[in-house]
Amino acid sequence: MLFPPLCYSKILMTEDILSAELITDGLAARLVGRRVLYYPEVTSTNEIAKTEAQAGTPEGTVIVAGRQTRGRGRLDRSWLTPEGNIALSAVLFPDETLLRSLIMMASLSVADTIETVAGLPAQIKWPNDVLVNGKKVCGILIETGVRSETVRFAAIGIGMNVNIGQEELSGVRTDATSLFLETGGRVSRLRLVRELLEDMDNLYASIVSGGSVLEEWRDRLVTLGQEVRVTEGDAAFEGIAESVDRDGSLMVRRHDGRLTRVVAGDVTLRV
Ligand code: BT5
Repeated sequence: MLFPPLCYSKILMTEDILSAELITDGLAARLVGRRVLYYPEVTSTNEIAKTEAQAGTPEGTVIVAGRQTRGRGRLDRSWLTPEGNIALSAVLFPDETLLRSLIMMASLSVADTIETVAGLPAQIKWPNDVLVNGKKVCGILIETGVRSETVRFAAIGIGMNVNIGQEELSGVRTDATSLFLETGGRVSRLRLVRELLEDMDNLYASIVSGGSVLEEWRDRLVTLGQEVRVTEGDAAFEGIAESVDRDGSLMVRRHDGRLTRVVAGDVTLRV
């Protein structure tokens, strides 16, 4: 039996259902999202993305899940993904020189998407958190690997709190929120995912062709000018987050006057 083509405006009026077909229908993305795999439940979309990348999936493949049972943050911390949230991972094959721009591209895309779809101002806490009203609404985990001598891949994992309430977030130690809590209403995950993929697609195309997202990203950082505590393993120090350098590292002026360069991925930051 033939079904009529999907109409996106009709989808918007219906329930908040996610599927690969609904996500890709008429999507403007050229690369990011040209292949979407949707699973109602997975351990971690980043794990699936890495397995897919090793198995030869095309660049731009995106794994989307309804919920994760073993979602991960940085340094193997756990990431909570109950039903109602968004968990997705995009597989890209970036040149080595672009690796540092990926976190900027991903966090900027998330912030833009939240503003466009939920109408909320969003800020970025260096290096990988997106905040609404000062609370964490999204975390990003980027992992890299190699498939062959010539192909390096990156799995860009994005977890966003969407239609969940305070109860679901009670197990989280961070000051966290969801789009539902901030807007007072449900937000379409389908619209969020589609907007996010289009945004990532545009920004990735821009950095691949030599553009920079540094300034736009820096303008959204809440961290600059703030007193921060940097922890790396057992060591910690405090200072003022003064600036970011060209590849996004944070320059922290310690209280003794020394300027220290802090590289994303190795540290946690308490603002
Ligand atoms: C992150 O790590 O913020 C990166 C999170 C990335 C999750 C995505 S979901 C799709 C993909 N698949 C995965 O398995 N992961 C990625 P980090 O900066 O280390 O923050 C982790 C900390 O955030 C935890 O220690 C908790 O305190 C807190 N946390 C956990 N779940 C949270 C949630 N849903 N909302 C806000 N904070 C949360």
